[in-house]
Formats: sequence, C-alpha cells, structure tokens
Amino acid sequence: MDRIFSGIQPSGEIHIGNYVGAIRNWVQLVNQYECIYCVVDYHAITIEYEVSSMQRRILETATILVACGLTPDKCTVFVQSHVPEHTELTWIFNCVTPIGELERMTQFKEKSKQHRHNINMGLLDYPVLQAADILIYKAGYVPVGEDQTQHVELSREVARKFNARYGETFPEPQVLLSTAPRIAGTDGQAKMSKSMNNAIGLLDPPEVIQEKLRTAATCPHRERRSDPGHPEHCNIFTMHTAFSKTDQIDHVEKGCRSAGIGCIECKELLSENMVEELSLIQARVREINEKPGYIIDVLKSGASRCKTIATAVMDEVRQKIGIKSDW
Ligand code: AQP
Repeated sequence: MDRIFSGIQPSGEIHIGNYVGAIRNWVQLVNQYECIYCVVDYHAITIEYEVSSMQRRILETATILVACGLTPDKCTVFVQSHVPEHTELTWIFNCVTPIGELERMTQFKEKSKQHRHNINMGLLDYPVLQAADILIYKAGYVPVGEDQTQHVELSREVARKFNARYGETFPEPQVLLSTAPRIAGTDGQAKMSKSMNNAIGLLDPPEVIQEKLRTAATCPHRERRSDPGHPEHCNIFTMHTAFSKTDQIDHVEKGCRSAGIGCIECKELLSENMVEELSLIQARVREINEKPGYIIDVLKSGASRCKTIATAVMDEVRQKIGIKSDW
C-alpha cells in the first residue's frame, strides 16, 4: 500500500479551508493508502505565538483531526516534535537545498510581509522541514490545499538533489488536491487563513457561522438583487460546491446566473448545510473531550509507530552520507 503524509499547524483555530482543502480529503484517503497525519508544531513556531497556548492548540488540533474521522484504527496521528528525526533530517536536507529556491517560495514572501519584524531563518527553512516530514516516511503522496503545492514541488527537488548526491533513497512525492483546494476568506480575497481574521472556524457555533456568512463577500460583479451573478467569481458559490448537495449546487448556480435567487437566500442555504456538517464534528469533539487522556494516548502511540519508521530511515541516511555511528 502506498504511503501518504500530510500535516497541519497548530497555529490557530482550524477553519473550513483547512477542512475542505485538506482534512476531509485525508479522511477519504484512509481506505486506499497507509496514512500518516501530523500536527506540525515546529512549523508553528516560525511566527510569533503565545507560548502558554501552544499545548492547548496542539491537543485541540489533534482532537479535531480525530473528530473528523482520522481515528487510530484507520491511520496514524502524531505530533511532529515527538519524532525529533524530522529536525535531524532537515539539517541534512539544508545542505542540499539551494537558498535561492527557498527565497522564491510564495509563502515565504507573503509571511515576510506579514511578519516584517520577525523574518527568521525558520520562516525561510519552513519548506525544508516540510520535505523532511514527508520524506522521512518515504511518502509517495501528499494531500494538501493549493497553497502548499509549491512546497511539495520543493520536496521533490530536495529528494532529487539528495538522490543525485548520495544515491537513490527517497521517492519524489506527488500532490493530491481535494475538490475544494482553495477557499478564500470571508473577505472574498485572501486565502482563508488562521492568522487573517477572515476564517470560519470548524468549532464556530451556528449563530457565529450564520453571522460570518451573512456579512461575507459575494460575487463582486453583482451589485443589485436584479443583477445576474457570476458563480465562478463568488467565494460563497465555491463554499456551496464544498458543503451542498449536487441538486442544490445546480439550483444556486442557475438561480444566481439568472438573478432568480438573491445572495441572502443563497447564503442561508449554505449556512444550513455548513452548520449541519460541522455540528456532527463538534459533537464528536465534545465526546472526545469527555474522555480524559484519550487524545494523548492516540498521539503517543502514533509517535511510537512513526519513530520506528523514522529511526530506520535515518540509519539509512546517516550511512549514505558517511556519518554512520556504529563504533
Ligand atoms: N483557505 C484554504 N483553502 C484550502 N486549503 C487550505 N489549507 C489551508 N488554508 C486553506 C490547507 O490546510 C492544510 C493545513 O494548513 P496548515 O495549517 O499547515 O497551514 P496553512 O496552509 O498556512 O494554513 P493557514 O490556515 O493559512 O494557517 P496560517 O495562518 O497559520 O498560515 C494544508 O494542506 C493547506 O494547504
């Protein structure tokens, strides 16, 4: 069975972009692949963060993954820092990765603008740590949202460079995109993001979801109710494609193009469907939270499984680069 790896940062509230762009796809893949999913805490410290909230965020993120269906009987869920071989491999990969490749990464450029006073080495090196996360498990596929495809491309290059210098070791991983690989924020412009105040949280209560959708941007070309809309330019329609049934999507698309339905009706239908799907996840989160220690056990056994794989791969890597220590 081919292996899959993907990760999520505990850098804020998990939102519906993370969910439909990545997590929901991860759940669908567990029957076809051997899946490893990771809470990437070392990635999350590349930007300023509240130290006292980090443990809570890590556990909350893992709880959401399990509540969405990534249960330990189907896949492995663990925390990146619990398997330190990831950071060891990062150092080795640093020594085959051209700095120029990292400087041209879109996320690095955007985060450098967002965090002008903290453009640190970790921000630049973020994709190399990601390459190590993926390649330490020799994963062949990486299901991510569209924003991460450039980083997966880089991990392919890192694998190629390592293999060329030290001999065939790593596969070149392929991206797997979901059917909703990019959800824009409620502002309708920037990507929905934990750090942008434009997100609908997976744990938001129904009234908050309704309010966020009520005020969310719609098709920029539709100024009046009587104007025909352009669903292909409307983030609300993109969300419909992720949360509504096929006949509803069809109804909304036709109604919008013909001005048969207005944005209020369109948003109300979306809101109902989103609340229905998220309330199931929220109920499972509550159930998990009633079992103290459960998530910690899931993460410990996940880390122990991953450690076995990572240790073997690091042995192979150390041998290939001439740093084997069996004296
Ligand atoms: N808006 C989005 N639409 C579709 N997919 C998305 N993903 C993130 N935002 C969207 C995908 O979710 C997975 C986990 O993302 P991440 O936590 O590792 O980091 P990110 O891409 O940087 O997500 P955020 O929410 O924007 O976090 P911050 O604000 O901390 O940078 C990835 O597969 C990602 O593609």
